[in-house]
Amino acid sequence: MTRLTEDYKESEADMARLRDLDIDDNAVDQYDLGSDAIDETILITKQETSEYLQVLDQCGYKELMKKLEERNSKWKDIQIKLAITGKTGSGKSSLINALRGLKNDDEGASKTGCVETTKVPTPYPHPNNKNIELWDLPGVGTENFKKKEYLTKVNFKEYDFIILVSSNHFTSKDSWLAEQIQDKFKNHNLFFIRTKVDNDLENMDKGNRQPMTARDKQKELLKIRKDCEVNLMKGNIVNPRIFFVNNHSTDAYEFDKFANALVHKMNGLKRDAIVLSLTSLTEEIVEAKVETLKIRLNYVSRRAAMAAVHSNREAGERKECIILKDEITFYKQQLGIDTRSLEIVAKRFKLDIEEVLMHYIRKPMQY
Ligand SMILES: Nc1nc2c(ncn2[C@@H]2O[C@H](COP(=O)(O)OP(=O)(O)OP(=O)(O)O)[C@@H](O)[C@H]2O)c(=O)[nH]1
Ligand SMILES: [Mg+2]
Repeated sequence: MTRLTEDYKESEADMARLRDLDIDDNAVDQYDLGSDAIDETILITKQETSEYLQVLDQCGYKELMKKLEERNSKWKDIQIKLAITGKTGSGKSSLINALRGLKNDDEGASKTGCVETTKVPTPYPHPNNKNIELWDLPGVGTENFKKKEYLTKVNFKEYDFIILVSSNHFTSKDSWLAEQIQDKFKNHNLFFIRTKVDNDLENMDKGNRQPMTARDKQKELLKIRKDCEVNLMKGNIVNPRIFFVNNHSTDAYEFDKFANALVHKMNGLKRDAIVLSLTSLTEEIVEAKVETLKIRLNYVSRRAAMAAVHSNREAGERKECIILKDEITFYKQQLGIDTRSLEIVAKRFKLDIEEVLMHYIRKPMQY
């Protein structure tokens, strides 16, 4: 392993660097603390501050540290459920695998195939957050899930998102189900996923004498979208949110847009939970992650400051270093610039990890 890679690794070196910042505690004024970079809108409110001061007064330092820590880990306890339904073979299980960052033959992946495989509702936890569950549901009108009992067997009220999948025309059963969801479940977040567009374009191309141009492909995709809309209109679904995907390649078509839409539909802690659990690094998701991380910073810096005050500094104790290092590691993981993520990127683009570091990341994170 070369020096550059070693430098970048989360290691004892990070701790040492923080420890070596031998700041004279009485001379803080000489440092530019970057106050011009502070966004007023994300500061802790006065009310929250007085609540924290009360905790400190009444319960002491440890309790306040616990409260600040709890504030930043609350998102991990939030449950989010996604229901994925659609006709047999439409690609439900493959979509779940794609959203979990798995290939169909990976361990723990939802079973996929040409024969009917999803027979009972089955939850699949997201690998980054077990409280985000993707439910693989048998489609409406299958053997044990007949149309007339579907809505009692699948209580859509329990789900934060309902995703209706089709690999072809949305059928009358699909538009019926969409209409029922629209009418019976207020505040539903209903998305339509059209899978296997890769197959459609490839098949069309094979049937032609001339290879299809990018423009031809665009035209075909527009036709497919129109067809989806027309069929869903039969269930009075106006302006459906349809996304085209190839479950085998999440870089293609509208998989990214779909991931963005999941984030946009959520608020508060649910949004934090989705944003901090998603691995799909679209520009919008990176922005949403940064926004969420900036807010965390308020609470972490207070914890670090408290820990610094309660460290035996004469004996060289710097409890704040541990807090800050853990947080830095968390930011790196979130933004895909930790060693593991960089190795994945390097492998994917057939680059050496050194090249990724040199060309795409200007320098190792500075403190
Ligand atoms: N080319 C292509 N194939 C896909 C896509 N999505 C799924 N498939 C394939 O289609 C077949 C069926 O996919 P599944 O994910 O098992 O479909 P399902 O809806 O879970 O099927 P059931 O469990 O039987 O209801 C598998 O062979 C998948 O690999 C896609 O977007 N593009
Ligand atoms: Mg399945």
